[in-house]
Amino acid sequence: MDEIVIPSALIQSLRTASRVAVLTGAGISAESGVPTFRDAQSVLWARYRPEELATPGAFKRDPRLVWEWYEWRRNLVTDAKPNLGHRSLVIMETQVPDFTLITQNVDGLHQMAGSKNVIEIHGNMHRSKCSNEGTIFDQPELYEDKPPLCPDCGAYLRPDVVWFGESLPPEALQASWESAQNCDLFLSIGTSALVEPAATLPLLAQENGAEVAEINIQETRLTPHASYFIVGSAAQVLPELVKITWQVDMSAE
Ligand code: BV8
Repeated sequence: MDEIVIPSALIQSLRTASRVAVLTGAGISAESGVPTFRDAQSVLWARYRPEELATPGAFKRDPRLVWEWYEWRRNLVTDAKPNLGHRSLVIMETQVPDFTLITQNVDGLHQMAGSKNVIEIHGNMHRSKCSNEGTIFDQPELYEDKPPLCPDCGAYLRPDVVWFGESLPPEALQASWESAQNCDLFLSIGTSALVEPAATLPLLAQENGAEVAEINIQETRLTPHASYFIVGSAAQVLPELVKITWQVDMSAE
């Protein structure tokens, strides 16, 4: 494992911060065996680009195909466990006075790890909703039909996620904007920083005086703007960050 280098100035900022906001992307779930959004998908799905499936148009054209794609992704997560990256953020939440975790992921692994203040800005694929009335149904796996029909109105159920071209849940968006605008330190972890409006959050934080630290295995569009860029996997960097900052040894957790 390459040695993880964490600037002492970042440790100092994290140790003294009152308000920390974190944005995570698919990269933090990679070490739980969940392929990132842009990873080459399995042979079954390789012929589709995620952006082509995660849209209202795709669902309208072929509801069964889109429903089965999410069923395939839910099954991938069924065996997945939160990794040291997710679990380090649970410790961070206990150490920082005001901590907000904003996730673009729809896999539910942060909540499974024990994070409390989680804003799911792109929804959660373990929930479904009526495509007509928006009624939420919590256990899509219990339904036979693909997609199931709403028991109330007969319209198709769909995953309770935000598709490309759809607006984010207003309350989640507002809460993430507020935490970005008011934080002292913003951490961007495991995201390609391409999808809007999530990608603007770290820039909003910086405009309001926060330092921005990015953790990724490679540079992204955000890297040139970040105060700190730590190259490495979330599951390696975050336990190191927690250990140096608060002397919490994740291997003992
Ligand atoms: C909207 C849920 C208003 C579904 C998702 C402004 C400018 C340009 C475009 C737009 C814009 N405003 C709106 C748009 C259009 C669009 C957009 O941003 N398009 C992009 C492609 C340019 N945005 C929208 O449509 C949004 N809606 O703005 O509403 C509106 C209304 C009507 C018309 C127009 C606008 C809605 C966006 C939400 C889409 N839904 N997910 C589902 O999951 O099925 S987005 C989906 O993709 C994921 O949720 C995630 O957010 C995103 C993937 O990004 P990442 O998480 O970053 O994952 P990725 O694979 O890309 O990268 C992984 C990263 O991890 C990499 O950097 C890699 O290096 C790193 N990594 C890998 N392993 C590790 C690691 N890092 C650390 N450790 C490791 N081990």
